[in-house]
Amino acid sequence: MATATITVKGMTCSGCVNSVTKALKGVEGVQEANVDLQGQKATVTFDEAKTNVAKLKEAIEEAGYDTE
Ligand SMILES: [Cu+2]
Repeated sequence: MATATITVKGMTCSGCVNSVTKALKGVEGVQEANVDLQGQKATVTFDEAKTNVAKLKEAIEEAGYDTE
């Protein structure tokens, strides 16, 4: 299991946090996703055999937010 902190830009309310959390948890291999609105970041625990940071970023971008 690996943990990554990803910068998420464009979140303005708890609805955004929910959208990003849902998007991340929808990625196969993601075990835990903690999205921080004030910090504009997401801390994700995932199975490295099933997914990677690039895929997590892709899911965030598909939900309509920017990553670094
Ligand atoms: Cu919002």
